[in-house]
Amino acid sequence: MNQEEIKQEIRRLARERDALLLAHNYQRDEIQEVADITGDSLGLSMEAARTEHRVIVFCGVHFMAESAAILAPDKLVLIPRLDAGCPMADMVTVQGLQAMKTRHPGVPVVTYVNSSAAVKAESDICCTSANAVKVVNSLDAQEVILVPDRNLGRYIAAQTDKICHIWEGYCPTHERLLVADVERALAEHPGALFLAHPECPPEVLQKAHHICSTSGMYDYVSTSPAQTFIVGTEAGILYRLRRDNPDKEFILPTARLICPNMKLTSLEDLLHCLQTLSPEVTVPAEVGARARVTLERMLAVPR
Ligand code: CIZ
Ligand code: SF4
Repeated sequence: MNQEEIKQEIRRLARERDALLLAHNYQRDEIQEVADITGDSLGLSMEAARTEHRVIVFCGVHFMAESAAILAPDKLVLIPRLDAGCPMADMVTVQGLQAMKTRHPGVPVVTYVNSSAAVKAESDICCTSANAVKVVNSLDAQEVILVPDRNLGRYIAAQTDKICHIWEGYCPTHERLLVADVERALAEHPGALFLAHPECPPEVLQKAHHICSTSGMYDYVSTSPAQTFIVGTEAGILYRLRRDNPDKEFILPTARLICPNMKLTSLEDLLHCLQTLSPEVTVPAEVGARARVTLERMLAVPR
């Protein structure tokens, strides 16, 4: 089968299996193209909870499919590549977090959605890169523990009066973006705006005209009068930015902004997943119930 035939077969099987195909904003172009919905991890997990479809195929990394399983516990949640993990999420373990909580008794734990279900279950509230500052400021506490991303942690700390205890995790992909890459791109494209994801290192964020999540970037670009944008996040975001804004130019400041885990899922993997209805992602009921509370607390924070 060629690519087009595989895509057609994926669409046919999705109907036959009553499956909803979700693709994260960092997935390969052809996966985003064939999916029903593209979005960020929380948005997609909420779609999973809302849909009438019986089967959810989550093209993304493991913690994202877990979030879908937490919010949609009655559905069959599949991930085409079980080996697609997130190194940042893996940088914090339940044991490690428990030790940090012991060092800071009674201090609430704010956990970025890029984390395992087990770590979420051990936390007080979740946040995304879009709502992190609001979530932290909503808490009735003078101190907070921020897990697992140190870059998002420092970004939050600079915008709140609270004392922040920050876990030393990071995204290896965003960490590869250097100030020199941004300076070169800006010099080559005078008048361009630099948009940065808060997972970028602090010295890179200092260069940004606007700091936002992936969904924030789509919104910002669609209303900005600027013509050219230097994009400081994973390359997969370019697909929809370019498709939806054909008159604007988008520059990736370095080819190193590629997450190997996000790029694992191929059309063949997706097809195989629909044919076999596997691999499934499950979260133990007790862990899922506690993790769900932390997500729901976040959703209750006014935007
Ligand atoms: O939460 C997500 O989906 C990620 C990894 C990025 C973002 O900013 O949307
Ligand atoms: Fe994890 Fe970074 Fe890849 Fe996102 S881009 S899945 S945070 S390693």
